Parts: sequence; C-alpha cells; structure tokens
Amino acid sequence: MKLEQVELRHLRLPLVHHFETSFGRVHHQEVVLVEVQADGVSGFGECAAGGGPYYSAEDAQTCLHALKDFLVPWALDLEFRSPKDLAPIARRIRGHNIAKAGLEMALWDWFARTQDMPLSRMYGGTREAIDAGVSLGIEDSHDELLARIGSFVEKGYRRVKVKVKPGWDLEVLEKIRARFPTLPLMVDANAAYTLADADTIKTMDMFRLTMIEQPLDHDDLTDHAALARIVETPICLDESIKKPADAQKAIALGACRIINIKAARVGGPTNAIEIHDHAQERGVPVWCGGLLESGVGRLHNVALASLPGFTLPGDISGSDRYWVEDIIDPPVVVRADGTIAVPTGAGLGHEVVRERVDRRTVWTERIRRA
Ligand code: OSB
Ligand code: MG
Repeated sequence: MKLEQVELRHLRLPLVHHFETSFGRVHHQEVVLVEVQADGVSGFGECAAGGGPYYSAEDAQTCLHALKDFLVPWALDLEFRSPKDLAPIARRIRGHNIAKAGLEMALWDWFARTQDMPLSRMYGGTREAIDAGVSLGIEDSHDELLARIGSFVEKGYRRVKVKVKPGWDLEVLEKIRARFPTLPLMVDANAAYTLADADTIKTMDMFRLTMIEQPLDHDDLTDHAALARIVETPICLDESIKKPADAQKAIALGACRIINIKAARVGGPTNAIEIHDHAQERGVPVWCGGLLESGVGRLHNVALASLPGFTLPGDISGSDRYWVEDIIDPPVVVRADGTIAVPTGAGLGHEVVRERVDRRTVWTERIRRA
C-alpha cells in the first residue's frame, strides 16, 4: 500500500471538568488527529500531547512539526506491507514519540479496516472487555476530591488513581482511605518528588495503595530503584519508560514492579506490544495509561488493553468522563459492572463523526503524495 494523503488536524477539546496534575491544571485538551488515506479507506490516529511540553517534551505544535515536516513526507514515499514498516523512518528522528505514535496508530486502523478485522485482534488481544479505571486530578479542596471519587465508585469504576504532589498527599490520602477503606486505590506523582521525600513516600505504605506511579524524576531509573528498596508499596513507572530498552533496564534494576504502558509515550503500538511481551515474560504486570485522549486515541488504548498481559485496570474511562460530546459514535461507555466492551467492528470499531471534528478543528494541513 502507498499512502495517498495524510490529513493533520489540531483539535481543541473542552473538558467537562478541569484536570490538575503536579505540573498544572488544564481546562481543554489539545490533540492532533491523524487521518491516513489510501484506496478509498481512512485510518485514524491521535497525538494527545496537550497544549504545552509539561508531561513530556512534546506538545500539539511539536507533533504537527514532526509529522508535517518529516514523518509524513517520508511515509508518503514508502510502500507499506504493515504498520511496522514505519519503524525505519521513525528511527531517523530522535524522540517525538507521541507524533510517531499518532501516525503509526492511523496505519494500524487503516490495515485493520482493510482486512475487516478489529484492531484488538490485529494486536493479538484476547479480552472481550476491559476493566475501567479513572485518574482524578488535584482539586481545590479535599472534600471536592472525595465527592468525585464517590461518584466514580458509584458508576462502577474498578479502581481509582489520584494525583499527588508535595502538600497534596498524606492528609488527603488519609481521608480517602477513611471514606473508602477497600477501594482499589493508587497514586500518581508525575515526577513531583525526589529521594529527599523518601519518608513521605514511605508513609504512604499505610494506605494500602496498589502502587505509586512515577514518584521521582521523569527520566530516572536509579533513584526509583533506591526508593523501591525503602518503600513496600510497588512502584510503577510511566514517564521514565520511553522505549522497550527502558522497560528492560527498569525491570533489571528493580526500579519498578509494574509498568504503565502508553503507546503514545513509547513511539507507537509496536513498541508498546514489545514492552508488554517483555514484561509478561518477566512476570511484571502492566496496565494501559492515557493522556486525556479523544475517542480515537481512547479506542486505540482499549484495543491495546485487550492484550493478555494488561492484568490491572488502567486509566481508560468512559467518553463522558472527559467530553460533553466525543468525536466518535458511539462513545466509549463504562457499563454498570465497571467494564468497557472491546469493539468487534473493523479497525477502531466506532465511527469518527466528521462534523464534530470540524467543529473542534483550529488548524488543518493536508499533505498529498506528489
Ligand atoms: O501521568 O498518567 C498520567 C493525563 C495527562 C498526562 C499524564 C497523565 C494523565 C492521566 C490521565 O493520569 C489519564 C487519562 O485519563 O487519560
Ligand atoms: Mg502517569
């Protein structure tokens, strides 16, 4: 297959509720929607890097740049037999993993649709449904967070993750545990602590958390390994795992006992599956993280999470947790039992609603084969 056209759209999507992490509060999400076209079929991918380089060095603008000026023109010259054929050109530029992932995801959707196969089956997925989890941000008060946790527990969500940072940690966790004594609960610090905070982190052992996600620096492994020797709660890495080799090193060093896999962060689904396979061999559980994706990125995450090694509920929530109106139809729905169905239709399995995409588009670029 040769691509005929790639369309890049910068979308600005208002969130139903602000989202605050240790690196700041957002009221909108900014994503780049990637649509590849060939033989009358479209495939969709998403770069949910956000509006600024806070979670990673990438943002919506850098994704547009990496795609428009490098990756897409190169991809238009390639003959694809599989989405994996993107790897040699992706290796020609350093970093820009979220940009690479958006294009690779679109190729996977295209191949799955043309083979009339669900994306999950293309990936080797084995689950018909996945457990829904929710990631809740920092609020203005402890009571507001407690009320939000209660509303997601009532909806059936199977685990809750709360964001923490110095000053928003032990006190609020104590209240959460008092109110929800048996809730599967974890925390994510997005790199807000250092080893000097080891005492605070060690104190979290008493809250019976399923794990502590990325407590230390975004590119660190060795300090996490040192912390893991002090703290009993398992450490999970997110930001620090940017490629399969990082996962191997992290496991070998004892820097984590659990890995949050995001195809976006590791440069695409192929790398994500490689990390999954390695973790599974080593007996390390993984779960699927998120980046406040629209329905397109969300369905890619659902397909990935259907692989057998994703044994823990991840950050995949229903469309209504993020958006008044998602850009896919039907939306992603969390059922009363706290699960999300893995789509059985071809490709992503849900329709992308072009009129809704149009309404949210702030910038479009169409690149055609010469
Ligand atoms: O660290 O997992 C994270 C959102 C944006 C950037 C980083 C993270 C997150 C989340 C939310 O925790 C995941 C989601 O609900 O999509
Ligand atoms: Mg995280």
